[in-house]
Amino acid sequence: MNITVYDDLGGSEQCTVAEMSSLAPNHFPLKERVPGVEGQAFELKSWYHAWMNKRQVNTDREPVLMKVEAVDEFQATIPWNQLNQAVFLYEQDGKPLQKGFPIRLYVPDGSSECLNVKSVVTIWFEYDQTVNEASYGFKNRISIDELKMNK
Ligand SMILES: Nc1nc2c(c(=O)[nH]1)N[C@H]1C(S)=C(S)[C@@H](COP(=O)(O)O)O[C@H]1N2
Ligand SMILES: [Mo]
Repeated sequence: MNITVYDDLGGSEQCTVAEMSSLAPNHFPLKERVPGVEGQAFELKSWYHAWMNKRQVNTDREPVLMKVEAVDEFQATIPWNQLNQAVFLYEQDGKPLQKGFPIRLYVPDGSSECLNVKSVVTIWFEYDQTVNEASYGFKNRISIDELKMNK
C-alpha cells in the first residue's frame, strides 16, 4: 500500500513504507518518545526536509500544518508547532505493522492522543492556511440526498 504525499506547492509523490523510511535521517525505537509503545519510528520533520531536498524544492518556507488521512477516512489536521516530536511508526518486531499499517503517526507534543492516526495513506503539507488548534475525526460523508434535505 502506497502513501501519497502532497506538498501543496504543486508537488506530490507516492511512496512505499520502505522508500519513506529509507529517506528518513532519524530512526529510533518509538518508546524513546512514546513510553510503552514498541516498534521502530522515524522522525517526521527531518524526513520532511529530506523529502523536500530530494525533490529539490526550496525548503525556506516551513509548512503551517500537516493533514493526514487514513484508510478508514479518519483525518487529523495538526499545526506545525505541535509536530516537533512527531514520528511515524513503521515496523514492529522487524515486520510491517499489524495494527496501523502502512504507517502510524504519533504526536507526543500534540493536544490529544486522538491525533495518533493509524493507517495513514495520504499526507498534505499546507503553507497558507491558518489553524491554531489541531482537529481530528472522520471525513464528512454526506450523501447527495442529505445535502438536498438540508437545503
Ligand atoms: N485510522 C484511525 N486512526 C485513529 C482512530 C481511528 O478511528 N482511525 N482513532 C483515534 C483515536 S480517537 C484514538 S483515542 C486513538 C486510539 O488508539 P489505539 O487504537 O492505539 O488505542 O487512535 C486514533 N487514531
Ligand atoms: Mo480518541
